[in-house]
Amino acid sequence: MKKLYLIGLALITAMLMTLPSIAQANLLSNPGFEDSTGEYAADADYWFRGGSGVNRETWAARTGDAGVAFHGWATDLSGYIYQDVTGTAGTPYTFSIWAMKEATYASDGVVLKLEWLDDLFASTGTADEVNIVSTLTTGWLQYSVSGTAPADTTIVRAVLAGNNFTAGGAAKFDDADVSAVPEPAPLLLLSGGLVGLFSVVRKKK
Ligand SMILES: [Ca+2]
Repeated sequence: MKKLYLIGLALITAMLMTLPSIAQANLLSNPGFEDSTGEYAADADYWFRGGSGVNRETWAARTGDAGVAFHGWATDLSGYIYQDVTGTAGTPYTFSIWAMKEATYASDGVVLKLEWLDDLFASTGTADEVNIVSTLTTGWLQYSVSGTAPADTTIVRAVLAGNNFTAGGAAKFDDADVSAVPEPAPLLLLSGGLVGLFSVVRKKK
């Protein structure tokens, strides 16, 4: 009996030791938009910025000293930021970011998108995207989009795009994350084993 408990303990220890590898690392560099070492303070290191009205701003921070904002001070603007990370075909990925809006912010779209690219930056399949504009509130909430990298994908592009934001308030973004979604199978297998072990223990009592 004591031996069974020891085996159980060893199994639980083994399970706990696998947890750090299951909690996947954030693949993004400068995910909180803190670093800006280039010519323009509106640019966050590692993030490509295009269009108009999208800037790194100190007043858009959720954590740290900076975030990213969409603001259409005078007219309808559209813009985007993105960052590329190394990807593996067949692997599921999730892109998440914290977002909020000022009460006066309005736009056609705030889109989180995962684009799938090969070595030559050619698309390998349909992007996975979600328009979160209708669910933005005046408080910080975390939003995400997920998808599986199609065949031949070597680059995962995480895009945050704003469409036609008008004169008025801003939408703010911070604390982005791109992670490979873990395979749950080994953990499930292990917990299945534990359930089996404990039912053996119970039967022997
Ligand atoms: Ca930040």
